[in-house]
Amino acid sequence: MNQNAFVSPDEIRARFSLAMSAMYQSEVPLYGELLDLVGRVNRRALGDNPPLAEAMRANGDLQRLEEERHGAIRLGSAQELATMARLFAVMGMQPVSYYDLACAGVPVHATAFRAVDEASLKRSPFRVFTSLLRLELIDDPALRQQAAQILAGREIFTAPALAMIEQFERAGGLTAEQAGVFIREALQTFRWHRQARVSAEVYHQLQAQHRLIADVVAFQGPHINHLTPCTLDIDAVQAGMPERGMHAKELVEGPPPRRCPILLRQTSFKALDEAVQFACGTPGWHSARFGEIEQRGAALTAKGRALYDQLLGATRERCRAVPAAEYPQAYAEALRQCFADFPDDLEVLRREGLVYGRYQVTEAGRAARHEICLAGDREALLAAGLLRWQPQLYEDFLPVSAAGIFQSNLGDSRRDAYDQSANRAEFERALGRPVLDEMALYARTQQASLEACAQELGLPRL
Ligand code: OOG
Ligand code: NI
Repeated sequence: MNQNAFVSPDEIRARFSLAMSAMYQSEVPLYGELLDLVGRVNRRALGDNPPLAEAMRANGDLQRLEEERHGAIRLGSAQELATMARLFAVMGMQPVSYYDLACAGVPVHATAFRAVDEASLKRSPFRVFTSLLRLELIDDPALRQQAAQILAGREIFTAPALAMIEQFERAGGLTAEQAGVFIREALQTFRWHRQARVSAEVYHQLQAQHRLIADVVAFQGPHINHLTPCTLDIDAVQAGMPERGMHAKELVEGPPPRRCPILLRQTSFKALDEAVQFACGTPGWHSARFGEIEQRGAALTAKGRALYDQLLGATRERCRAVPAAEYPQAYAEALRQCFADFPDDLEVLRREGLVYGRYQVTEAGRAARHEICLAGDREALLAAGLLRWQPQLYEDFLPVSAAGIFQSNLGDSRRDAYDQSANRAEFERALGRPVLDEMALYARTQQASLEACAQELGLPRL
C-alpha cells in the first residue's frame, strides 16, 4: 500500500478529538455550556491583550487553543489497558509518565496518552488521562474476586474497532475509509451507558469499597468522564461558573496566578447525579461525569519541578489545621505567599534552568549570519538579540492536582492513603511497554532547537 494513501495519525487524532467533543456535548449539555463560557473568556482575554492575540495567531497557538482538550477514562483490567494503548497508537498517542494516586486514597494508577513530537502536538494536543483500577486494593477477598470476574466478562471494544487496530498494525496505516470506521467505532468505547451490568446490591457493595470501584466495574465501558477545554484566564472561568448553574470545585489546583504561567492550573464543576438502571430494571443514580478547565504554562526542568513540589508541600503543610470552611481562602493565600520564592521573570527562569524552552534565530540573527561565526556563545547571541528563547508549554499532568480533581468528585467518601505504594512496574507490565519520560521529551525538544539554530548560523554547536 502506498504510504500516501494513509491518513496520518495526527489527522485521525484531530478528527477523533472533535468527534469526542461532539459526543460529550450531546451526552452532557453542561459541557457545552462550559465550552461557551471558556470561549467568551478567551475572546475577552485576547481582546484585552492584542499583542498576545497577534503572537498566538502568528505561531499557530490560537488554532491549537481552540482544538485543545483532554479527557479521562478509568479502566478495569490489564488487558483493557494494553488494548487501549494499541487503540491510541493508531492516533499517534503514546503513554507518557506514571501517576500514582493510591498515596492520595484513590485506588488507581495512571498514564497520559498524547502526541510526543512538536509538529504533532501543534496539529492536535488531544490527550487522555488513563487510569487503571488496582483491584488488589479492595480489602475484602470475596468482593475482589467478584469484581475481577465481572470485569473479565466484558469487552469494551467493538469488533470493527479491534479489526481496524489490527489493520493499522499490519499495514502501517489506515486509508480514509478505514480511518472513518476507526473513529466511529473507537468512539463507542467512550460513550455513556445508562444501563449498569450489575444489580443494585452489587453496585452498593462496590461503592462501599470506593466510589471509583463502582464506577469502573458496574458499567459496560470506560465512559469518558470529562473533557477539558483550555482557557487563557482560569480565574475568570472559575468566577463565571456558578451563574451558569455549575457547582465549581472550591479551589484551583496547581500553581498560583503568575505573570509567567508555569505547569498547569485546573478546576472543575463537580460530578453530576445521573439516572441509571441496574440489572433487573431497578432504577438508581450514579455520579461520575464532571466538567474541567485548564490553563497551561511553561514546562519545568527537574530543578524547577523540585522547587514547585517543595513550595506546594509547604503550602499544604501550612494549611493542615485550617477548618474546612476557611480552607479555600487560606489555601489561596498560602499558595501566593509560598510561591513568592518561585522566580516570575522569563529571563530569570531561563538563566536559572528552571524552565524548558526552545531557541530560534531572530531576523537580526539571520541578517548577521556571516559575521557571527566566531561568537558561538549562546548567552552572547541572546544578549545581542540574534537568538530568541521561549518557554515550552507543559503537555502533561500533575499528580497532586489530579488527586484533588478525583477527590472533589468523591463527596464525603474520601479516604486516607492506601498502605500499598506506587507500583510502576506492575502498571508497565499491564500496559505492555514502559511509559515515556516526559522530562526527556522536553529536553529533546530544547536540544533539537539549539542544533537547528547552530546549523542555521553555520556554527558547530551552541
Ligand atoms: C481523572 C482525574 C484527573 C486531571 O486532569 O488531572 C484529571 C479522573 O477523574 O478519572 O482529570
Ligand atoms: Ni482532567
